[in-house]
Amino acid sequence: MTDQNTHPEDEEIILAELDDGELVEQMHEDLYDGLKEEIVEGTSILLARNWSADKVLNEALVEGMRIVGIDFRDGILFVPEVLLAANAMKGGMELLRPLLSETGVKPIGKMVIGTVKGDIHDIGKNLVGMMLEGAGFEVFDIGINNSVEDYFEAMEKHQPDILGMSALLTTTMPYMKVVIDEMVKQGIRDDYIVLVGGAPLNEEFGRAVGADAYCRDAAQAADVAPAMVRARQARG
Ligand code: B1M
Repeated sequence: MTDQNTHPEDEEIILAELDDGELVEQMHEDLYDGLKEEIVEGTSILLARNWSADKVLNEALVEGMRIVGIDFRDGILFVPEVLLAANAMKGGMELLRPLLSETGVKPIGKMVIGTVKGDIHDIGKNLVGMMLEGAGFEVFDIGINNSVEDYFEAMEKHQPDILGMSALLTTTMPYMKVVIDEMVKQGIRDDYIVLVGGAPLNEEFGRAVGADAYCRDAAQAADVAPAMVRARQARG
């Protein structure tokens, strides 16, 4: 029952009372606002209305994160808000993940990502991983302080399409070249798309170390990664 002193605009939105279109739009807003509980609730309502897991993923979550990514790129949203949005998305993903693997819906691709040896900065890397999950990737995050051996072990284990490396220190960024040189030496460089990122890097550095692309930020990584995987698939 509505409290007589409550203005209509203050009334709580009951997600279950919205039609499908309204609910999806509301979920885009809730994702933008980082409201995890609402995203989990919206996800379960759509599933209960017989939406397939991949339709919920693409239309409600991925589309919502795409909007977040654009505003992050344009400087309208900042890191804390994007982390909250990504965390809310994770709530929905937890419900969808088992269903997606059950129905055999394939991710766009797989990515192994980690911060390089000597470097413990991980906020940016985590954000990239979450945005890539939002873009439909299966992401294997191997954490911080990764040696050549750690990267190789992860590539061997997960067989990703993409290897992503992060570095935040001018002293650790050259290690990316050590990893890529070893990939060349072992004849596996062309088996993977290599993306690099981190505040002190730039495009020139990316080219110099032999990466396929340097990603300025998480939003750009979420654009570049699917485009590169699709281009590679198209080339066979
Ligand atoms: Co450190 N730190 N820090 N630090 N730290 C910096 C990087 C620094 C610039 C600060 C400064 O002096 N102004 C400086 C580096 C100087 C340099 O080398 N040029 C620095 C230093 C010196 C250090 C220590 C050496 C300090 C000391 O102990 N004397 C030390 C090093 C420890 C080590 O790693 N061995 C150190 C430690 C730390 C903390 C532990 C305290 C903490 C890290 C906490 C954590 O990550 N869990 C920390 C922090 C928080 C920072 C700053 C303040 C913020 C970094 C951050 O998270 N940014 C940073 C100053 C700054 O950058 N303003 C600084 C937010 C994040 C979202 O952005 O990481 O750039 P970013 O990620 C972006 C893009 O770069 C890109 O997308 C992300 C999202 O859009 N991206 C990728 C990143 N990785 C990618 C990978 C990809 C694609 C894109 O793969 C495909």
